[in-house]
Amino acid sequence: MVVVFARLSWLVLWTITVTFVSSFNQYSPFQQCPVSAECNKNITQASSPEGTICSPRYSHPYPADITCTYDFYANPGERVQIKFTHFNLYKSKIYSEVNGDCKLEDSVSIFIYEDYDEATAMFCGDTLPLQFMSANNWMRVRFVSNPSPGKGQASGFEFQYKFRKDFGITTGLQSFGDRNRPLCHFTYNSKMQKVGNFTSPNYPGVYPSVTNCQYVFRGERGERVTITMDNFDVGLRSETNVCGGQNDHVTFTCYSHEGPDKGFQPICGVMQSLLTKRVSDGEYFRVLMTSNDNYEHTGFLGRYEFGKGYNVFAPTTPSPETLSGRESSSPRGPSLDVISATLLGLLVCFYMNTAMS
Ligand SMILES: [Ca+2]
Repeated sequence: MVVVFARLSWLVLWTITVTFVSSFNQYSPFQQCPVSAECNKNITQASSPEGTICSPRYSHPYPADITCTYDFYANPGERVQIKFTHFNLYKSKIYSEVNGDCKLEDSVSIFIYEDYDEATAMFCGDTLPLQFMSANNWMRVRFVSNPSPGKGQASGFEFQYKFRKDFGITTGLQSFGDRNRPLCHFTYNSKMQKVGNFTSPNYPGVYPSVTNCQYVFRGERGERVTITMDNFDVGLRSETNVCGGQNDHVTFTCYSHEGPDKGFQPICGVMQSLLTKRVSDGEYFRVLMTSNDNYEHTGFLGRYEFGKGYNVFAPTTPSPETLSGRESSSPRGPSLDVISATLLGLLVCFYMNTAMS
């Protein structure tokens, strides 16, 4: 009996040790990729919720003429996020940093649509790629090393992956849909916090394609919500210069129902923080971000503030003409134009009365 107990104790100790060592290996940098790492892998969320992938023989130079494919399968509604911690691929003599064409180079490609075999992003050379996120619950990363000789010095790559419910948005209260499916819908309550940050999905990396995110702000009675955004970049406007529609864009609304709030024009392109400032009419405000299926950028770092005592006649933006802010003909309150017209009318009446008497 004693012997059995002793053996059990040893087993428990061994299990704890092994668990500790394997989790250490999984998370600490530069330790977690054994030389014998598999080149092709299917990684499911259930079997391995986060981990690290390295090029073959990392951190020694990788072999020539090899292709490795890593497929990631997240639970429905969740996203795959990858973050490179090392990136050093062999550059051929014809490679130019200026045009950066990776097609003839050793490269890492990212595919986000299972039925569409064209890379959404392709990385080569030795610039660390930005953090990346899938557009749905599947993503493929493919490494291709060309057969050309002389690549003895390139140490390859290392990236960490995570399956994410929260779209990489780490503030606010997330909402969930049918079957507990995570939504890109986050609520910020004044009762919880008066001032804080919110970000585009996967910030400061590239925001995912075909993704709509909503940020709902709920103030207390009499409060208004002020929003500003730093590093705002949702890509250049198209030639038609239309902000909204098929372009990536951000909209603002004081309504909780669907449909645009005509009081606020959408913003897009690259903008300075000051030009992104918007103030709600009342205690409710909602920000929506929409991305299309190509050319994604880094999004924004937003800041919200709940407060009372704003001057209702103060313009919400520094210059209505250039800033595409709330239009002066807002139906919700007297505008400066209306007040000016009224004053002018009174002056005319006064002048006419004086002249006639
Ligand atoms: Ca886009």
